[in-house]
Formats: sequence, C-alpha cells, structure tokens
Amino acid sequence: MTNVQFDEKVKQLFAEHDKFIMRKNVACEDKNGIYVRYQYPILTGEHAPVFWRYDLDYKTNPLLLQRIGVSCAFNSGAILLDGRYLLVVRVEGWDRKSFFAVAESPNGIDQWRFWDYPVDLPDTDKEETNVYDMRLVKHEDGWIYGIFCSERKDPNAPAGDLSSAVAKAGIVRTKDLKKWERLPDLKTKSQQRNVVLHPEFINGKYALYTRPQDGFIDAGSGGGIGWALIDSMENAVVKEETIIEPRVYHTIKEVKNGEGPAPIKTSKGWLHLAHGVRGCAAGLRYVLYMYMTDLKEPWKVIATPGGHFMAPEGEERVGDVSNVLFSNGWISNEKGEVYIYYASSDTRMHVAVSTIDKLVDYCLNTPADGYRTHSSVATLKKLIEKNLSIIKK
Ligand code: M1P
Repeated sequence: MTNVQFDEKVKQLFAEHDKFIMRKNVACEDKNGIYVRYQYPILTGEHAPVFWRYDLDYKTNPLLLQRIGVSCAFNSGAILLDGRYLLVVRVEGWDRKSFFAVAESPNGIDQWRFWDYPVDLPDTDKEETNVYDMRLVKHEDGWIYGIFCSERKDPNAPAGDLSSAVAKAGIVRTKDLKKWERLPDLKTKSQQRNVVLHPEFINGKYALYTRPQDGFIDAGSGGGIGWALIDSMENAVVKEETIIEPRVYHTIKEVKNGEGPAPIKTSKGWLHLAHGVRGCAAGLRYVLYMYMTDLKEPWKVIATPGGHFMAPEGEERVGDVSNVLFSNGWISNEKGEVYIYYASSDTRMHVAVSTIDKLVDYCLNTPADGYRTHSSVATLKKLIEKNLSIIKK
C-alpha cells in the first residue's frame, strides 16, 4: 500500500464508521403495551472508534491492520447528566479484559459515540484482573457513585486451576464521569456481584442492594437480593444483610438473581429491574424481571409481577454468552419516559422504551407467580371468565 492509498483507506474507515454511528434507530412494533424495543443494537464492539483499533501511522502500520480488537460493548450503567444521555459501558477486548468507557447519545436512542479515552480507573490493587458491570447512581449526598465487580484469581484455588476467581464490589465516585476517585472496595463476609447503591439515605445511612454468593459463579447459600445499611462510602462495610427478594424454586430466578440498575422512585413506590437465572439443558438462561418496593421502606417488597419482564429474542439469544439478557442501567426523563438499557448475550447493548405509568401499572397489576401450575391456570381462568362476561354483554 502506498502512502496515498493508506491515507485514502484511513479516510474511508472514518467515513464508514461515522455513517454506522449516525444510523437512525427504529422503534419496533409494540407487542405487549408495556415497552417497545428498538430494531438495532445501540452499541457493539464496532462502535469502538477507529483510533482505538488501528495504528494510523503509515511508518508503523503500512498494511493498515487492526491492532487492538474490541469484541463486545455490553452491561452498561446509565445516567442523564445535565440533559446528556450517558452510558458507562463494559467494553471487552479480544484479550478478554473488560474496561469502562463512556458513550454519549443526543437522544438516548441512537448516535451513541464513545468519548475519546476509556475511563481512567484508579489502579489500587495489583491482583485486580478484571472489572465490569458498573451501576451509576446519583446519590443525594451530591456524588455520582459507580459500584462495579472487581475480579481476581482465587488465591485458594488448587494449583493448575486457572479459572476460579473471587468477586468483590469496587467503588468509585465522580461528579462528571471524567475524574474518578476510587474508594476502598466493599467489605463483606461473602463474595459479591451486582451490588447497587440506593439513591437516598435511609435513616441517615447509605443503603445497598447486595447479592451474596458462595462462589464466583454459584449463589449457593446466597438466598437472593439482599439489603444492607452502611455508615460510610469511604469505608464501606456490610455488617448485616437481609434477603429481601429471594430466589424461588421453579421460577425464572431459581438459580440466581441480582439487582439491575438503582431503583426509580415513583409516587407509588420504587421500581426495580433485576435479572433472574435458571438452569436448563442449554445452560443458564438470564431474563429481566421487575418488582416494586415501598416508598418509605424500600426494603419491603410490595409487588412481584410473575415471570420475566423481558427475555432474549431473535439475535439477542446469541453471543459470547448466549441466552442472556442483563441490565444495569436505565434512565427516566422529565417526560416520564423510561429508557431501559439492556445487553444481550454478553455482546451488545440495546434500548427499550416505556413510561413510569406503564411500569408501575405492570408491577401492580400483573399477576404474581403462584409457584404451581394449578395456581397459574386458576389466574388465567379468572381473567377469561371476566373477559368473556364483558365480550358477551
Ligand atoms: O454471563 C451472564 C452474566 O453473568 C454474571 O452475572 P451473575 O453474577 O448474576 O451471574 C456477570 O458476569 C454478568 O456480567 C454477566 O452478564
């Protein structure tokens, strides 16, 4: 390739990338009245800027080969900051390391563009190998906190076991998503993933949704989503945690569950989005589900719509870890809309749009899981009877 051809090819790479980013997203058909999916993934590995992936110097890369690969862009924290729709994305490279990068959109739906540099996460522990799944929360103390999973090799793994790992909750805070202050990791008795900060003080304390787990993968005796009050974020210690949203046999959350983004406050209570995991012959299946808690006592569950809220569909079902929907970010705006940012199969990000009114109605009026076939049939019969009496009038 000559120098001139090289310059031409670089220009073309930028132009194609820009066209790809500027593609308008399209709302899908409303299938349930509850939310509307959008047709195209909003972020993928291909959204990584050209200047992250290529060495653009003719002298050192005369064949213009890609030097750094970005495979996936998924599990993103979300925030509406000064009118700007921002995601802190879990970006995963060809080397399997995840890192955080901020992506911004003018409307929350399309034209997502990464900021020039990834998040400069302070490196406080040389054993920390991988970081992912940040939940962003604007707390009433004035800080924006990010709680994420900090993963390292299990120091007690037998020699030769290079898979066992330990999950902890890492904590950072920022005012602008540019400068990040790292605080000490959360201290808890067990391993933790999916730790989420409640946005308000509870009796003067910070409140956390936790997910105790026995091992790196297995929740084991960890009974579900927990609730813990802690004195400070600078020295965050969980002394006691209570399971408020348990796993249950033969449900969508029998193997594991975990809080998604921080709950949204409404006049009727707190809206929660979570993921539930069950095992099947094809492996683990991750779906999203919702529940609601009391406005004044957010540790008290007041509504549990049965089954999944969203499950993987079409191309969402396939990816690096197939059959997974996962969400750790959503945004409610001044119009009462809720933008649900969810990832499919640990590979790409999507958006679905709903409203506060619809989600509250969904939570309060969708029948709860009766945990038995007979109960599901009884619930269905009741609705059929009611509807037929209306239709036949
Ligand atoms: O691979 C699916 C998800 O698995 C983990 O979630 P959980 O701890 O609830 O099982 C996380 O690694 C998450 O990032 C991933 O999407």
